[in-house]
Amino acid sequence: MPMFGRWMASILAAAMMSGSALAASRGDPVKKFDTDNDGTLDHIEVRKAAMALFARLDPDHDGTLDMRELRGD
Ligand SMILES: [Ca+2]
Repeated sequence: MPMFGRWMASILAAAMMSGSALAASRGDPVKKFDTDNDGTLDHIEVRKAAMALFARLDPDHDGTLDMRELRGD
């Protein structure tokens, strides 16, 4: 997996484990992000999910996430 993909996957994984910021992602993350319905998440699906999540977690759109944003404050 390319470095960018690993970074995005890490962001997604961290976000999936965090609390309030990811309330909307609870449930089955494979079903939620498996856009080709093959029962798995490939790097493209993970990247799309991570980018959407990053955008949602970055309300000031400065391209960075601070602890306040990760907590969903
Ligand atoms: Ca898939």
